[in-house]
Amino acid sequence: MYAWPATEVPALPGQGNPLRIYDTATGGLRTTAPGPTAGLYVCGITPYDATHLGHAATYNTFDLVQRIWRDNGHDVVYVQNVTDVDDPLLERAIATGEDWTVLAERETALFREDMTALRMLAPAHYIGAVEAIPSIVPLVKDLLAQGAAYELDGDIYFSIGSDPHFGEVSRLSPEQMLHFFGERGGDPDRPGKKHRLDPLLWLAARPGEPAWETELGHGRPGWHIECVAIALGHLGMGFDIQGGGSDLVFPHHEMGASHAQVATGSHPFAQAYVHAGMVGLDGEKMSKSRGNLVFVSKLRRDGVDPGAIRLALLAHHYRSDWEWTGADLLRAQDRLARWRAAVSRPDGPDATALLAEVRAALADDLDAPRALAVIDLWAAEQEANGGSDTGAPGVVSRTVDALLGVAL
Ligand code: 5CA
Ligand code: ZN
Repeated sequence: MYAWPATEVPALPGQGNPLRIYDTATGGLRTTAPGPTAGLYVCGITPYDATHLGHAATYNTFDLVQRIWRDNGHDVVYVQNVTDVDDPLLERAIATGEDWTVLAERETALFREDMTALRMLAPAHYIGAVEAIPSIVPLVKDLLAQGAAYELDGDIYFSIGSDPHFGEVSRLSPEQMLHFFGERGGDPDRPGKKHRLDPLLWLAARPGEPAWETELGHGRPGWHIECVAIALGHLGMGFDIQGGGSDLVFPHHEMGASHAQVATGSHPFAQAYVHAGMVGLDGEKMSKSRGNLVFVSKLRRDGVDPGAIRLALLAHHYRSDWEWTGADLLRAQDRLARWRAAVSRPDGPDATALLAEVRAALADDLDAPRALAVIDLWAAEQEANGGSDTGAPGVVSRTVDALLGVAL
């Protein structure tokens, strides 16, 4: 699939710092991307509704990761999927009487527009689940051949017992795993499974649902194996970061790591598992199924500057769960206006320390709120006393653009 247009990233003087980031699997900070090329896989949307601010916050998180890596001198291979065939999409299509492919294509197109407007760096490989079927089938066959997968009434399950590392990504108790598995697309109570947590790798065709004729029979892929096939195909084992929102820690990222580790006989799937907090509204996680959504496209239609949307996201640390309120946007709009006024002057206070401080804040587990505070201070000094450095407004503007993705 095509992604969206590339966003220009201005060059900054000197070089940024290596990124240290919180890894869910080890429960601590780790320094990422030791090699010259950094690999990033981020779980993409299930395109049955428009991009909400929760999605935008998650993609903003991994956009920062790439900007810091690039500033630190790395090439980045960024891979993202589109879950363009799965239960929630098919359920929505049935409920509204729409063709599922039309729904998926429309919402994916809107997502591309939102990502472009928000100046998110485009993935090098943007791959749909349907497109990935030819690479999913051999993986499932391999798991079957190894005895790590089994058939149940035509469906194929992964046996979690086949992975000695199972549980190392989420480090949850069996009770917690069961709870999340049932809540997030799993089927713990289906009779005949070897283990209640075993996830589907392949679903035999169901009446009225799309299905593909493959060596696994007539059917469609399960959810986790989709991301594994795409990540292995474009990054291979041991890539730097597997990312997504914290709702994907279990089962999605745990199962994905397991599938890959058993299929390849190597470990780990990713060096670090990074998760963005959940954005809520009215005390509930913002989700398509709950319907409590604030859409990026709606805000854009209302004339909100995408830069202000991004500043509203950046004002929260990526790991915290937070609630969207109208006040977030007002504060961000005010900040954007102050910053724009400050960089529009021909000179200003010295900005050499500012660049180093923004770099240090972001490299320290993506501390975007601290980075914003650094720019706020410079803008306040500019407003109060001005300055005589003619290069400073340009440096600030390029720093904000290159490292935070906001055009001033
Ligand atoms: N297609 C799968 C991943 S393979 C999926 O989870 N799709 S999604 O459309 O539900 O979510 C897309 C991305 O946004 C995922 O990384 C998910 O973790 C993240 N996300 C979903 N809801 C929120 C939220 N309320 N706050 C923050 N991130 C969220
Ligand atoms: Zn995924």
